[in-house]
Amino acid sequence: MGALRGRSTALLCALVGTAMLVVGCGGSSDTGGSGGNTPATSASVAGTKVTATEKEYSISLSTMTFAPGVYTFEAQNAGTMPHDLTIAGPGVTQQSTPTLQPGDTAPLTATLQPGTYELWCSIPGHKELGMDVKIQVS
Ligand SMILES: [Cu+2]
Repeated sequence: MGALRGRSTALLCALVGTAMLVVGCGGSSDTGGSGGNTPATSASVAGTKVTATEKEYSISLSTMTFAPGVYTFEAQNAGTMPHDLTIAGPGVTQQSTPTLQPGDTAPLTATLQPGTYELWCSIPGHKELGMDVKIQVS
C-alpha cells in the first residue's frame, strides 16, 4: 500500500514537471511582436476590398491610402441616376464596371503599381461634374 502510494506521487510529479517544461518553453518563444494584421478575404473578392460610393456627382473611396497590390473596388451606386466606375493608370488600360442602376453594386479588380491612377464615372458629363478621383499608390 505504502509502496503504491509512493509510486503514484512520483508519477504525478513527473507529469507536473513535464507540463511546466512545456509551458516554460512556449512562453520563452513568444516574441510578442506587433504581428501581421492580414485582413480576411472572401473567395469572391481578389486582394484588398475598397468601397467606392457613387452619387451625383462624386465618388468617395473607403480609403485613400494604397500600397502596390491587387485591389477590388466595390462600386456602389448610392445616387438616383445610372453610374459606372472606370479606372486607368500604370499597367491598367481603361477598365469599367457595367452601368449600375441606382442601388446596384459591381466589383472592379485591378493590380495597382506605384504611380497615379484615376477613377471616374464614364457616363457622359459625369466626370466633368465631379465624379473623378485620383489616387496615389506608393
Ligand atoms: Cu455617373
